[in-house]
Amino acid sequence: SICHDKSSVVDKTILSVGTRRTCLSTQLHTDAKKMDAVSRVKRVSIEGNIAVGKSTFAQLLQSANQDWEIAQEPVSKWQNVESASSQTEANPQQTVSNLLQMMYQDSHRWSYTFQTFSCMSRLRTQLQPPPTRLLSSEGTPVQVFERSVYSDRYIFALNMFELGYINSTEWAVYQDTHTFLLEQFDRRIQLEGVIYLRAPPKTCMDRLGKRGRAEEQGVQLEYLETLHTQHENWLVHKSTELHFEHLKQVPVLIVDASLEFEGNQEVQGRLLTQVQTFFDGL
Ligand code: UDP
Ligand code: D5M
Ligand code: MG
Repeated sequence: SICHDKSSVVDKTILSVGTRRTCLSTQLHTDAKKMDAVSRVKRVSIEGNIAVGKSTFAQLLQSANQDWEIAQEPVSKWQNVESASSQTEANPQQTVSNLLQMMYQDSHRWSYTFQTFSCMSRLRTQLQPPPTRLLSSEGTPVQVFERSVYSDRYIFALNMFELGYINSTEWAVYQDTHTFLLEQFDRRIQLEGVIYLRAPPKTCMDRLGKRGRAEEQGVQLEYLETLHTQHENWLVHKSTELHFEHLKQVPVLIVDASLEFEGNQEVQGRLLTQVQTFFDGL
């Protein structure tokens, strides 16, 4: 009977292999379509000095267009560093420290730690997949990040090294790690564009005072001036030495953020048109 049944077993096997092939090819087709949809999503960062208005501008973009998804900078994570011990109901996640405050209060001691932590949080943010809403968009879907792994290195870490808050050993270790991680993630981390919100350091100083974030109350105008120079060198003069080929070619939209745009619909309308045109050209 074993011999007798053999052909039907073979038939069934062929049938099931055939069905599996069909399933596999349907799956591959679906995956390819999804990858296509994901690769249509553009990735852009908003760069600019402290308190220039990035978060305010990001909120404006978020409410202006369904095709745009904004990821804000995780400042609260830096203000509330959580303990690594596992979270239970009896033992909720414990905040161990405010690293943002420590970095401003004792810059020599804490700048390097801050840079590694901020860089990791930016990596996590930039690796987030786009929301499904963007995959079905018929316009130009864009993921917008408030700052990036690039400003982490080419604005802040570089500035802290030049100011002597990070020593040459820490700078070498930071750069080695940064290059390695970005090379590993390669295209998953790359950007297609940068929006540079540009304003005089004095304007940023006024806005910083107006915002009143406690940790920043000791920030001096001179510090904002050094950060302004780093932005100009990277995004305007293009004189910063970059270590990623694609980054040298990334288009930069310079937005005049010295104009009061908060609460001014006319200025907002103009800025939004500029942004839409920039995104459409990426
Ligand atoms: N702000 C302002 N005018 C503007 C844009 C922003 O007065 O045209 C204010 C905003 O209300 C906030 C401060 O500037 O109090 C800093 O803005 P934001 O937090 O957006 O700056 P970021 O640090 O994210 O660049
Ligand atoms: O930036 C949030 C705050 O965090 C502001 O005080 C600057 C600081 N910041 C952000 N990134 C870094 C890095 N990489 N190093 C040092 N300090 C940093 P805001 O501009 O207010 O959105
Ligand atoms: Mg902000």
